[in-house]
Amino acid sequence: MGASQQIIHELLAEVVKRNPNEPEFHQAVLEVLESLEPVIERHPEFVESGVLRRIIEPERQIMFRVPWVDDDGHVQVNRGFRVQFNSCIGPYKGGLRFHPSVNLGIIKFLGFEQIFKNSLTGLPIGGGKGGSDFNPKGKSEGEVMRFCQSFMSELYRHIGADVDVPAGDIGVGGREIGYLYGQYKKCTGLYTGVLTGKGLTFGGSLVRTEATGYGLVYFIEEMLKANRQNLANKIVVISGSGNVAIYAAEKAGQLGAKVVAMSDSDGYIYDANGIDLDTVKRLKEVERRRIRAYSKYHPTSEFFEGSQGIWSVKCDIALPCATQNEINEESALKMVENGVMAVAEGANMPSTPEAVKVFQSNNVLFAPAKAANAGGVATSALEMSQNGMRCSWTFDEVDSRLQDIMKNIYNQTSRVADEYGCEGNLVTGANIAGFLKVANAMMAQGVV
Ligand code: NDP
Ligand code: 2IT
Repeated sequence: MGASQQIIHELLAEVVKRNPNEPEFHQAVLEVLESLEPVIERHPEFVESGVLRRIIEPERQIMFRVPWVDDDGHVQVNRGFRVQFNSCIGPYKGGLRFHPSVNLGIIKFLGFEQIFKNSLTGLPIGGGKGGSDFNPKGKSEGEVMRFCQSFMSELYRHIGADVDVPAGDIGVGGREIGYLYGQYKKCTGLYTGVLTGKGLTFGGSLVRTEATGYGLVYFIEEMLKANRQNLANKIVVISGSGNVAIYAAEKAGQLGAKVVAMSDSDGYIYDANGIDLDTVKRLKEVERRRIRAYSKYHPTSEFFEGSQGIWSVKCDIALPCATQNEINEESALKMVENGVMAVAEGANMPSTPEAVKVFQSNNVLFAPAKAANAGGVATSALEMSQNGMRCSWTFDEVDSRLQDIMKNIYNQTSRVADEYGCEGNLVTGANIAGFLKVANAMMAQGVV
């Protein structure tokens, strides 16, 4: 084992020992540290100054009780989290996830990845993430509002426009951000851009709703272009049917691709003629129903039980946009067998490490989450700028900035991969490029 491998090995052992029962966090740290091997060889100062040991430890982890009263008058208690991971290049920034599977380890993996993703955007934002094990499914409007109010009654003390700026993630969209914002304002009396993804009438930015999905497709376009390909007439499969999935499908369609399958946690719909996005939007954004209802309105489509099956649908391009570890080795092998040419991650860490190896060793163009889904948080940072300047940019202005940002992220990621001898490996490129900026800032700011 070389010296840098030995260092990585020790750091990982420490992470596993100090953070027991947090497999997703271990997975996220392992991927980044493995990519950093050539960096450690070139820059021993990052080891000597303790940058590596510091970067894997959150600056602050907040856990709190979230009590609320349901429609039957029963008291419910959930757990709230905010992990403020790294504030070296800007205030903590990252979404809130409301899903029954949420625990500290999941929030830590998301917060850790957010550091490097936010760094790649080129904008001044640190890394953080939060959420709750609250399950919004089946809850009434009033229950969601009371939950959000209780959540913010504690969170407000820890956040602020120049401190920590939360946003949406799974289970948190415009509706929840509205309730959270109202309660923040009530608790503090401040009207500041403390959350992003706000409604357009109270400080939200145009394009934020579309940004993650659109950004993902802008990234793919760049990746395909560099390989003398484009999206026209490509068959696309997209997992999930939430915010990221819907707007990835919209932009892919606008650029000439055909989306033939989408899913939720119950199962997936397939339509060889192409999915009708208006129906998906109505079912998901307006009526909050299940994707299985789609086939009632489109007789040429079929619903299949179980969300894993979507990866057996033949396609040119696959966009996992649901959740972590949704593509395992077996699914990846099936996708390769079916001739997939590109995979781009809209969700955070949707491919297991084994699945990533399958794609890379079979020359599938692979766009890792940190780079490919950074358009959402980048546009959040644009919302913060507009709030700071008390102005709003037009749709085209924000969209064109988003396109530039995604282009820059692609160029930066692929250039750094080349510089470190891993041509075409965007996982390594994204991890190294994201890390270098944060590491240099940490060095400059001393041991704090
Ligand atoms: P939404 O809540 O809008 O949608 C999530 C979608 O994924 C739903 O269709 C949901 O189905 C499905 N899903 C969630 N959990 C599971 C699960 N355990 N198994 C199967 N399907 C599941 O969330 P977003 O679209 O905002 O987020 C999707 C992914 O993108 C997440 O990984 C998130 O971290 C990531 N992301 C989001 C950004 C944003 O700006 N919103 C930015 C960057 C990344 P069901 O309704 O049945 O649960
Ligand atoms: O994972 C992510 O980047 C997000 N959920 C968006 C975070 C944000 O602050 O907009």
